[in-house]
Amino acid sequence: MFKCKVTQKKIKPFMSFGSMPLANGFLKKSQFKKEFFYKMEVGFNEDLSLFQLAEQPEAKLMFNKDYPFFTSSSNFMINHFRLFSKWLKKNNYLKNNYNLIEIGSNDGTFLNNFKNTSINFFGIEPSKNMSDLSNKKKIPALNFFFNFENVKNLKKSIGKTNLITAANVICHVQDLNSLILGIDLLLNKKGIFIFEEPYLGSMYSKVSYDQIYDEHVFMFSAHSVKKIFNIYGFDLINVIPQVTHGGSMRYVIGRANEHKITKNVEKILQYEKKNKIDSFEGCLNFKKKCLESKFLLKEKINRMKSMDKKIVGYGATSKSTTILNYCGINSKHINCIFDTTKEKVGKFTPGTHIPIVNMKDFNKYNKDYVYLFAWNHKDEIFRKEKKFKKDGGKWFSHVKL
Ligand code: DWN
Repeated sequence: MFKCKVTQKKIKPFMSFGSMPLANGFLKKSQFKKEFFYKMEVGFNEDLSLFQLAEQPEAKLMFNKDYPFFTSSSNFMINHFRLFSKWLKKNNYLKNNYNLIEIGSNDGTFLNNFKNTSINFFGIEPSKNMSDLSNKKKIPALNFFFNFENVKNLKKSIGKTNLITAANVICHVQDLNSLILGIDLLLNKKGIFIFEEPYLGSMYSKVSYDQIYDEHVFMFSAHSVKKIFNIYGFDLINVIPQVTHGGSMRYVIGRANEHKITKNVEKILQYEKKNKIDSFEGCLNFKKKCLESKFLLKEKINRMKSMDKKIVGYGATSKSTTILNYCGINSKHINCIFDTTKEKVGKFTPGTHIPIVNMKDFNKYNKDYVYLFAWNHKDEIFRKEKKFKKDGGKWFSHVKL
């Protein structure tokens, strides 16, 4: 287990989710006996207003040559990153010939938008299968973890990078100290760092506690981001809410006193104070709601089973690992989970061992209820799966659909 010197100080633990496997540790039957588990506990660092895991498994256990999540598995996300690239140009964060680096570039979905432009770009991606795939698509990606030690070798980029981006990545990085020192080293004087992540405020309001799993070591808010970056001489200069991944926030960071701070920042800070997103009290309210949500979900599923209803899942998400293990839901309750990812199909869910099956068989499978684990993609999925509802099938989830 890793501990970061900046964020690990004075964490007040407040809730345990019990024994948890790796969220993306989809496995074969032959691997059941050797499965890795850790104790998943969350806490709050009051100095930084930071919601985080108390401890996280080693990064290389999670991000390696078998990483099974592909950004391009959602058309909505492909479009989101296309719009993001346009937004960057419109807001002058990217101009002709600028140097751009993406941290955690996955399969290259975002950087693909800069092919055949004057932007000099590359990604840094620790999962080998992803960086290989990206390079195969002629989207350059270096295969290592973004940290100070590793980026010291990027001589051509030091002090010359105009923009660094990351999406759904920074909340996965254990050592924020090393990450931010790396960003500081690469950016030029006016350089900007933009990242978007699932937002703590959205997780609180939706009680989407499935955002908490091994990979998500932090659940950020504007308060925590501002406090962390201020330590390193950076300002939080803008925040823009996003609908992606069940409610995210885009944070814009620049060197202190080099940029105008937008009114959005003060607005969101006030909103967070009012809704106790910046304090320990918010954690305790959230814990109560998680316990209620677990109780109601188990009651609902037990009721369905007592009526002999057939339940299947939709989307073998990382998030579903938290729900299934925390609520004790397994293959006695859910027959199988449908997914489009070929790296997941034929395997079983971590810890609870529910079979993952090919999405192409979804329509022909006999079922009464579908648990939408990929609830964050519901608009895209409901558009695709109109037939199921039309035939009398019912969707459900632990969050409001
Ligand atoms: O932060 C992270 C986010 C961005 O992605 C990572 N830690 C890992 C991953 O989390 P996730 O697995 O919870 O993400 P998604 O995007 O909710 O996963 C969707 C799953 O559902 C994928 O396995 C693909 C699948 N899917 C599908 O089968 N049919 C998705 C869509 C949209 C579909 O139509």
